[in-house]
Amino acid sequence: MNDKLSEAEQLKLSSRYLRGAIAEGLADIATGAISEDDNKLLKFHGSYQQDNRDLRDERRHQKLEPLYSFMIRLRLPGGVLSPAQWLGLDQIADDCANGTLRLTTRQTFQFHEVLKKDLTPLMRQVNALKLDTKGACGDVNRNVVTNVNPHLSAAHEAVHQAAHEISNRLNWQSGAYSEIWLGEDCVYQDGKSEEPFYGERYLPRKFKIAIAIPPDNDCDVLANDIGLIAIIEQGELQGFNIAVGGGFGMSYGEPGTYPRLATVAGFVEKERIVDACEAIAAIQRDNGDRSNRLHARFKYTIDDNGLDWFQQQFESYFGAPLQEARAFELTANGDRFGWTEDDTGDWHLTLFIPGGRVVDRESSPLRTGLREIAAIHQGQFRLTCNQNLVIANVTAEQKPQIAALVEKYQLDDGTRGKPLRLNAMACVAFPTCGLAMAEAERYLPEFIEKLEGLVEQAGIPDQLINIRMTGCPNGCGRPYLGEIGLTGKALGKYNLYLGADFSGQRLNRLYLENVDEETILDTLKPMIKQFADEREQDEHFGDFLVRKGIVEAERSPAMMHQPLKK
Ligand code: SRM
Ligand code: SF4
Repeated sequence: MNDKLSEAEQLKLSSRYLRGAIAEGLADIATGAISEDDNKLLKFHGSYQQDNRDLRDERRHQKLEPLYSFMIRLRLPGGVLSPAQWLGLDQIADDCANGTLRLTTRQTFQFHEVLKKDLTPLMRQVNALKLDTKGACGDVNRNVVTNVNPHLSAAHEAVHQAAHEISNRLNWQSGAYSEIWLGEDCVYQDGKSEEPFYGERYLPRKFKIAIAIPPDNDCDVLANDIGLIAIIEQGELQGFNIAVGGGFGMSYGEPGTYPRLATVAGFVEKERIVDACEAIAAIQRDNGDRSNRLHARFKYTIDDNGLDWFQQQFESYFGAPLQEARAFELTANGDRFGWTEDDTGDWHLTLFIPGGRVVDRESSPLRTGLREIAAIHQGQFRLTCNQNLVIANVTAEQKPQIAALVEKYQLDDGTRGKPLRLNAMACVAFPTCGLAMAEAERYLPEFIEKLEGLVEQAGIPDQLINIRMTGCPNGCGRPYLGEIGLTGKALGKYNLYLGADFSGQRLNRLYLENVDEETILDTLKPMIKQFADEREQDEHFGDFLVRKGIVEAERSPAMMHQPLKK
């Protein structure tokens, strides 16, 4: 490992605890943008500068600067909010953003197309709702995600509590946030530390924590730097198995980068789980690669040093060794749709949100419908890691009212008669994501419709298949856990990955590289037919492909780059 600090590290060091010149850049009305350095610092505050890629060429021809805007992401541990907060966010989407709310793959909201002038008002309105955006992006611990069904038991509630505590413990502390966005006085003093845990350099790279409650793995727990698997015995939360070193980002043509599932390293009792997460984040803080950002995620620290090294480090940072991991079973990583009743008699409705985008379309007034529900709902809203939504804690008395609104606005249309799309997920990609090489969110519905044709022809229209699509290899829609995974290569071209399991515990394999829709569908058609004819009872598509030897399950990270078919 090279000792020279990367530019990003030097920027953090000189930023005066994430202040940089963000405030001055916001005040400059000559441009819709802020400087490149401030854009990097802005991420820690939960925002990214972007530009509308649909309009880039046109603006260039008109000799205008790109149509700059900002994406803002909320920190929302466990994905829970009140109806009043929903209504507030819905209003902000109109006041300051593009009239949509985007539910993300990490259980929170994004606003898109926020102009520079609207950034501060938006931040203030979000904070007035007792929500914030701190650490939603940047080289710190990100939104802590967990299973979406806390109503299932007291143990589930305890896990949600743990998600909050971990998020709060690992949140950054500097006064920069309240000064820049909330107008508080500057507390910066040269030489005085404002970050007891992170210090001036924060983490080498983003850091993610998820908690799964077996048998559900709707958060894809093993895709995280720290994956916690709740161990519940006789209805009581005992503690957590800790898995380390998950992460999906990779770059084409860079064999040293690869997706990796976290490795289960041991068990920690519930009372000390927050300390354990802090200890692990500190191991990465002190040992992660700060010279090369492509090699800076925790997964590389683990692979470079080995699991034994990690366990020794853990003992020294935490003050006790990891205990032996306990047995667990994960069965599915999708959401359970429709109404469910809990032990207390409350009801919970999981709704499919196409592409995670809460917007009114001519065919379905989704946003209006949810707004009307929020206006009368007395429970909570809960976001899932599959970009869907739970209307949670509906009383038996209120259920008919909510159900009538669902019917009126056709909010469960997506769940009727079209099971294939329920387990499909796409990242944002065009037009806002600066890294997109191909479409994802906007193209997924069309692709799924064609795939629906294939499963119908094969006589298995009710089959659930996990489909994940992203506009580039970064993995925001967790494509490497798709039974069918597509990652964008160029406009209209994707790499096709096949053979993940249905529970988020086996990565898929690259099958075809840089192919168009026709080739993808021609490839999948005979596989789906063979699956329909030869599958075993309850067998999933990815498992079938592996059992039949169509895709090899065993692979080293480097093999990820070698297509099985040319
Ligand atoms: Fe992501 C960067 C969107 C979940 C791995 N991700 C981005 C950016 C900010 C693009 C950029 O850097 O300019 C995207 C903004 C698009 C836009 O216009 O809104 C973006 N990521 C998303 C979201 C919104 C996708 C979605 O459709 O829901 C998800 C927001 C999650 C959240 O609420 O915090 C999102 N990103 C993920 C996940 C999935 C997860 O965490 O479960 C991953 C893979 C897991 C992982 O981190 O390894 C992921 N995003 C990345 C990476 C690759 C990181 C790496 O290790 O190389 C980047 C690029 C980077 O960091 O350099 C990235
Ligand atoms: Fe953008 Fe790539 Fe993430 Fe999709 S996977 S949102 S294209 S960075």
